Amino acid sequence: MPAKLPQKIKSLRKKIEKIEKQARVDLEQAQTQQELENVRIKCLGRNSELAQLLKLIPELSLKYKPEFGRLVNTLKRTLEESLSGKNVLLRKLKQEQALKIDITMPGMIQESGTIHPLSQTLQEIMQIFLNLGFSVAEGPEIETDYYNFSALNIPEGHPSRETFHTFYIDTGDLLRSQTSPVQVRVMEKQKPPLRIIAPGRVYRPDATDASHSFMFHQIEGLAVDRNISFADLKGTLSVFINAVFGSKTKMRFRPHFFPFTEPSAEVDISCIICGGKGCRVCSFKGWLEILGAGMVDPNVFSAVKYDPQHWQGFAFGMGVERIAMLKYGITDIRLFFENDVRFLRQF
Ligand code: 2U9
Repeated sequence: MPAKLPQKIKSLRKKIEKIEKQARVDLEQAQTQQELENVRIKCLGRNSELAQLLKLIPELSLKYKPEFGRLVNTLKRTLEESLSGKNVLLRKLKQEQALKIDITMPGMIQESGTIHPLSQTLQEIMQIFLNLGFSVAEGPEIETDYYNFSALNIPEGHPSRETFHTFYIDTGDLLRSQTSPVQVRVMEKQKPPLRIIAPGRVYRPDATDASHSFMFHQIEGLAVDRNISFADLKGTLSVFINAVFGSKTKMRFRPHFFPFTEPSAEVDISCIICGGKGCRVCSFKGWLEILGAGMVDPNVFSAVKYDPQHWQGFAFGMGVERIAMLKYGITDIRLFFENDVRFLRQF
């Protein structure tokens, strides 16, 4: 072997050139990581031509060993660098492909949501009372017997305390059946005068139908001051009714009874469909009942340690669903809670 070496060095250079050329062709053709791996095995693997050349090195004499070794190791490095370069390129291409946007594809429609009709109604009502100087108060939906009933002058044995009308839970507490406990809690903490509205969910075990839901929303109002009269209540409600239903809408008070107000009234508005002439919506009465109201019962003031000799107040309460149904002509309360976008999109 040593005798042939000068010749071998010459043909080695040729062989290296050939290996490099073939490697360039193979690398050019490799389009995937798997194909690149096959090229790596072919160029650098145990059975590669390079491996054969490397095996020869230990057998060479000192005279040729350095040059031979240098040439073969340079080839090895060149192949390794080319492979790694192609590897980087393929990775980059794959990433670009993944990010590639086809601008001829039809666009994806980003549907924007709408504010729920109950939220819209609630916001509108709240804004009217905020403009009149009321503040918004909130409280828990799980209440005690005391805040939901006793403090509101609803005595033991009153029908609204029956399980038929109120959801009780294991602890003996209950799901509030009105938002009035919120006002009681505010009065316990705050000295009069005050003007607050209490919006929120309330719960009653009613069988569900087009006009009943076991959960609905109320907004209640309370104003406490010296010398507050029924006239203040009427003036406040008339501003509210004209703002929501239009300046031509009339209102009327019918005497009623609530334990927490005395005197009390139910309030009707002239039918917003027929203007009072009588139609199917108002059952040919010309009037629609929309809320209840009255002067705060002195017993309620005593419960929160406000002196009823010094303080008077009016209170009112309404169902937000009822107002929204009248306003938008919705005939089934269940539509509010079904999350059907065909309904919700209309508002
Ligand atoms: C306090 C004192 C009095 C709130 C009032 C009504 C009349 C009323 C109903 C309307 C329809 C409930 O949603 S509904 O079923 N509400 O008729 N609510 S007076 O009176 C209060 C509240 C808090 C401390």
